[in-house]
Amino acid sequence: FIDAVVFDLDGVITDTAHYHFLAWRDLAREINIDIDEMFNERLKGVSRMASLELILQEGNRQNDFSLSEKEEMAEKKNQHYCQFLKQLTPHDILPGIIELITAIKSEGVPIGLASVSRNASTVLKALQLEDTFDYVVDASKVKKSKPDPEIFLTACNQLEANPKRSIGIEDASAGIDSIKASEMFAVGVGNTLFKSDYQVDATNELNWEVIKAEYIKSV
Ligand code: B16
Ligand code: MG
Repeated sequence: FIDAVVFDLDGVITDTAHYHFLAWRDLAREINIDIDEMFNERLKGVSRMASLELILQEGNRQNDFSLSEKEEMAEKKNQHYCQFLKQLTPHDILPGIIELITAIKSEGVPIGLASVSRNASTVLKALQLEDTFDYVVDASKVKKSKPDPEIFLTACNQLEANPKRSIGIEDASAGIDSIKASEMFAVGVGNTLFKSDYQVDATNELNWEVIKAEYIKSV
């Protein structure tokens, strides 16, 4: 009765969200803008250039740089982020994720990945998950970033799944909006994702039987 489950990457499969934060924080400091973990919530699930724009707005410096200067800044942040990715191993898969994926697959339900990151394939390789998902949608395959539904709809389409009978799992507010706009059932990881259909505090609380039961209650 469930067609497919589509996972977000950063913050659901692994905690690269923290590395994104460290890299943006250092870049922002160089131009005298301070960002903290709370501000970082707004960058989750948001594309690289859009994240930079939000940071510049935060420091009231949105008109201070040319496009090529912004591209240089985004590139610098990415190089720093990629340094962190070199340390990534399968040990960095978040608790409960392998168990969840195993339970879903044992019922023959296909799984997809929806990440707006251009580094998604590098991250999957480092985690040794490159062959785990039946279909991966990354930044190269979509025009519009989350919260637009395009990324989750593309995943459902490729998995031949009806979005209304599919589940999306996200840690970002923009991601939950994207899932809801796709008419999928939204599972939120984190305690501020109020628009989720079902919410857990952390990945170790993700349980396939419970998720299915919550989905059934909603239909
Ligand atoms: P990159 P997700 C998103 O990945 C991150 O949540 C977001 O913080 C990041 O800015 C974005 O990817 C772009 O990443 O700079 O590597 O292309 O959560 O959709 O897996
Ligand atoms: Mg995420």
